[in-house]
Amino acid sequence: MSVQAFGIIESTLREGEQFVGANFSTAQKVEIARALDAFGVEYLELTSPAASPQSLEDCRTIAGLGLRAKVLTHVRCTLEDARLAAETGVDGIDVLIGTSSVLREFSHGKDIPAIIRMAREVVSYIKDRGLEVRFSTEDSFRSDLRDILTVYEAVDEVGVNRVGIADTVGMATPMQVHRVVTEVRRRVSCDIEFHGHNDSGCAIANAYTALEAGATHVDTSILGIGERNGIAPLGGLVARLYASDRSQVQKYRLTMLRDLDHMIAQMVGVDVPFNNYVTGITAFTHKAGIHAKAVLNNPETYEILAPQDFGMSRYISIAHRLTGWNAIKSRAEQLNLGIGDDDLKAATLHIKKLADEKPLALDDVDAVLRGWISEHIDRNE
Ligand code: HCA
Ligand code: CU
Repeated sequence: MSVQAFGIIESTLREGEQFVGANFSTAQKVEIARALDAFGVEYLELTSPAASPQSLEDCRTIAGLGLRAKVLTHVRCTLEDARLAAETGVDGIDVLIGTSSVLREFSHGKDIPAIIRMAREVVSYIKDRGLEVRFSTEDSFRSDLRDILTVYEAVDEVGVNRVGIADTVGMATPMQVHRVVTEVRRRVSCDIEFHGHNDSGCAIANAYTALEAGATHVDTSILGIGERNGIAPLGGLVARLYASDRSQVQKYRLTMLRDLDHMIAQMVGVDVPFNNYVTGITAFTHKAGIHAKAVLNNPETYEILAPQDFGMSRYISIAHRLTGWNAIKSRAEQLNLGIGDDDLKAATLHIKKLADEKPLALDDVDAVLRGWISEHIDRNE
């Protein structure tokens, strides 16, 4: 199944705040919320107002900004938390409870019938206040599938807007996600959200597969920040969707991704990884001669993402032993040096030999090309 209409639930201000380096001030939260709103995500998810007095204040502040994105907060499955959240002015509330045996035993101690009773009560309470409500089963993939399906059906019956499937420990594979989302899709009429951690490297693939299997919403955070090594990163998910069908992400301001990634990196004290989707410094760098030649002829040969669509630029690295004469020719043209093909081929060989001896910089290549003219070309004239 191909991806249908979907919405991003951007959780930098909830899951992201659970990243060890994150300690956002109110001003930073407002900056993040406004930037994500300008990018165009459909929802912002905020830390529970029950977490701390400042968290409560910040929920109120962000809910009052008048953003285009809907503002949600994320609470435990209790009437007390739901009441507090409903008073902050948010558009909706994301409720969760652990359903795996390990969480039932060691976290809240409730069995499935008790979970269902509480879930229906809390969901109905939120609905009655005219707010959007999502109900999610924490640790869905280590829960008994029959249990979570029963819980989802029970909350669907009382009018929940979305059910959430959470790969809390980052253990699911795309095939498992496909199976579970497909089954949930068969059982409920409400929307379906997927939240996936990245412990074993499948977060983006799982989020994308969830959409293919019929989920309507996926959770992201900027740079993927969250508990442990985080969840599906916003930029990575966007890259994944773009690679399949660019029209799916035209609703977002893609040129903002670089600033979003750098803003969060700076706020939480990390670097943007060199190999980051879209915004890493090597994301659009081509090196080997064969690649460089083809990319110079037509970038689509080795680029599934067009850098200019993301406000990024391509870089062709030529100062190394894997270089090729087509790339060197392009550099000579940039420098306005009229060198014939045979000379360029000879100069390229020379550059390769030099690169075998020591690391080269672009200046070294330029010096060889300029020197070639005076030594081999001018002299022959
Ligand atoms: C958490 C758990 C959570 C919730 C996801 C959800 C997870 O840290 O509170 O509400 O869907 O990964 O299970 O982030
Ligand atoms: Cu999580």
